[in-house]
Amino acid sequence: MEKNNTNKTKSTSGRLQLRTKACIFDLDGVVVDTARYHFMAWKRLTDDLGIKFTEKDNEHLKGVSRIASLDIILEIGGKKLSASEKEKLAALKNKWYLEYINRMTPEEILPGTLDFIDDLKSQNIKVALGSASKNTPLILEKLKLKDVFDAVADGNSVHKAKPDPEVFLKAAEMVGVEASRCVVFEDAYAGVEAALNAGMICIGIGEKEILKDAHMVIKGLSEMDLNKLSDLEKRLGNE
Ligand code: B16
Ligand code: MG
Repeated sequence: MEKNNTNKTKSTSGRLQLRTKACIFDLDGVVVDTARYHFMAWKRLTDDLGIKFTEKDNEHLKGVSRIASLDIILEIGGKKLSASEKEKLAALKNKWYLEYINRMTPEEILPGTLDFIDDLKSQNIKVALGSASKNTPLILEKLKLKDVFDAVADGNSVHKAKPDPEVFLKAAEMVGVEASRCVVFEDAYAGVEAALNAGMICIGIGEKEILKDAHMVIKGLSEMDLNKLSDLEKRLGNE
């Protein structure tokens, strides 16, 4: 994934005839790369617990809720804990994670994000956020993105984790757009499945091998523009 925030201007202009009426963005891994902060915080915890935890293991936690992530880690370490012990460990991990994200700045918005959102707004396409993270409000504040999205659905407003479609359906409802007119941008396998379960088009951000069920896969939003969206709509219309 690209790290530099060049947010270069796209050449797209004028009015396109797009079917899409809303774009819903996952947060972690699409708008910002918080996976490394999650990894640093989980690593502190696993070192304390004597569990060997690698960056490759961390890939399996993308898009997965906090407690479900801890369950995966405990399984890797072959440990069984009570629900209250797990709550304590998850809270400790989150305390460390908050130390990292409190230092985030708008420089960390991933390349192409703001330009693509501007392009969407120029076509009156709604822009929403759909994230599993309960820390979404703080991250949006740190990135100065609070006023950019028309709606935010996150881990605080939904109860069922991806691949359940709840978070994306909620975002669509908030912007008043039917699911079939929504396009989701996702970096996690579980998130792609959630978008498809919602009956939405899904554009994967990352590796084709992992996000194979997505309708299209790109490396990052700097590769995205309205013409590509239009081409995808035409391709799917013809399938
Ligand atoms: P929190 P997303 C997800 O966000 C992350 O990908 C995942 O690694 C994390 O465990 C989950 O949020 C919960 O985050 O602990 O901050 O509530 O990708 O759905 O935006
Ligand atoms: Mg994600």
